Amino acid sequence: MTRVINWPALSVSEQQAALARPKLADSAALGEQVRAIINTVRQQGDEALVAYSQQFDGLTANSLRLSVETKLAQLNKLLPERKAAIELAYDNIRKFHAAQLPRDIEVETSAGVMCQLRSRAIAAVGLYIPGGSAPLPSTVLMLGVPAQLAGCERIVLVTPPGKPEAGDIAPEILYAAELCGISEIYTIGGAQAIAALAYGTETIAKVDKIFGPGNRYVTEAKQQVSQDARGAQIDMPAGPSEVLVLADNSANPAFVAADLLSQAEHGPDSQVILVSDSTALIEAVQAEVASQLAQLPRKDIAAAALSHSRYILTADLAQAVAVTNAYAPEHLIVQTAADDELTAQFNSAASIFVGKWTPESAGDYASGTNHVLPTYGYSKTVSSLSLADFYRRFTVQTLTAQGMRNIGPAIVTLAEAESLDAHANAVRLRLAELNNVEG
Ligand code: HSO
Ligand code: ZN
Repeated sequence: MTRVINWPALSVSEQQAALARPKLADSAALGEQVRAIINTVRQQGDEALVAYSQQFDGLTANSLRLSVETKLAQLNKLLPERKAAIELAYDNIRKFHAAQLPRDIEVETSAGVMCQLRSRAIAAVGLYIPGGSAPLPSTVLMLGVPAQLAGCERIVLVTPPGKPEAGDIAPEILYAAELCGISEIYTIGGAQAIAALAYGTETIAKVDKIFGPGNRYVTEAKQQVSQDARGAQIDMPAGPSEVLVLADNSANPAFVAADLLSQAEHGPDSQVILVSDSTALIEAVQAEVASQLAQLPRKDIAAAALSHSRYILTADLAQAVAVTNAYAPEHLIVQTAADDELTAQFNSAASIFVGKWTPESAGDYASGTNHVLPTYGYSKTVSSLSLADFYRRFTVQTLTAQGMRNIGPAIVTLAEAESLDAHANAVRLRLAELNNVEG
């Protein structure tokens, strides 16, 4: 079912085609649909939110905010081993992100010229947690922990209403939110939720920045509101989730197959790639994938993803690294006899998992790293989500009289070179004053 590609036999353009991402669905129609939803929410506020939730999510009640009673009732259903697992994940994610706390800096660039770089938490953030086929409490932790550590004043969580009751939000999601200190939760989803976060309604005050994954309506809505100065910033552009496994003959084919399948089960559009210099390994992985797939509850989804996945045979490991760097995967798993040497050569993956004991699942849930990552090749330049994304950075500067004397003449010269005389005057006046004072 999966194509095996003999890399050295391909022309350069065939190689590019083999690594190309799928074209994202026709976005003109989608864009219009989402624009209409956003405009309606902006005009009609809560009333539109309720109407859309009834239309798209089958919401029957018309309250948007999750009540404390409903939350407590749901939390009562949480199984003890799940509670403990969420706590372990929370602790590790917290440790890793707490180590990222930004430090303010102050530098005296010339005598009497003080320049500072400061970071302050973004005041209000909105966290979007998808509902759909698998609700993701792990994503609550990935977004909620850094928001909590940064000290954002308002942390708002939105998630589609559960079924059959609007309050049927998974207890795991609510417990993760509880640990992160999130009390403002709305049971709304889709483009309408993004519109509410970006522009506000009677019930929901607007936020400054929106984080989190979602379906194509959510992704499109995030793009649209981020292009409007009165809307909201967003975390990063998004595409379907991806894994590339680089493995050699020393790898355990069952582990490799399981790692490929863990990505494939996310969605039919998931991107799954195996790169290897070993035909024997590829064949063994193919057999393992077939037998493990048959056992999976989500085998239809995984099989759909595998139907467009690729196994790439390279001449050697150096070529495997080149293929990996060219593809720039969201997740890169490396299982070879030369892991450390290869890891030093990767230059474009968003999150790297090294060695046979390091499945992607570790980072998806509990090792401590963030699982909100750039996909679709964006990882060449866009970073994985970190504590810094919950801060804004700004500068503060102070010149003393001595500082003005030291750099003023150079500023006048530069302003004159740019023919910006008012700029030059702002300095000349002060230098003249200083000369007067000195007599
Ligand atoms: N692999 C997903 C994150 C996730 N996996 C959540 C399981 N739950 C995108 O990095
Ligand atoms: Zn995952």
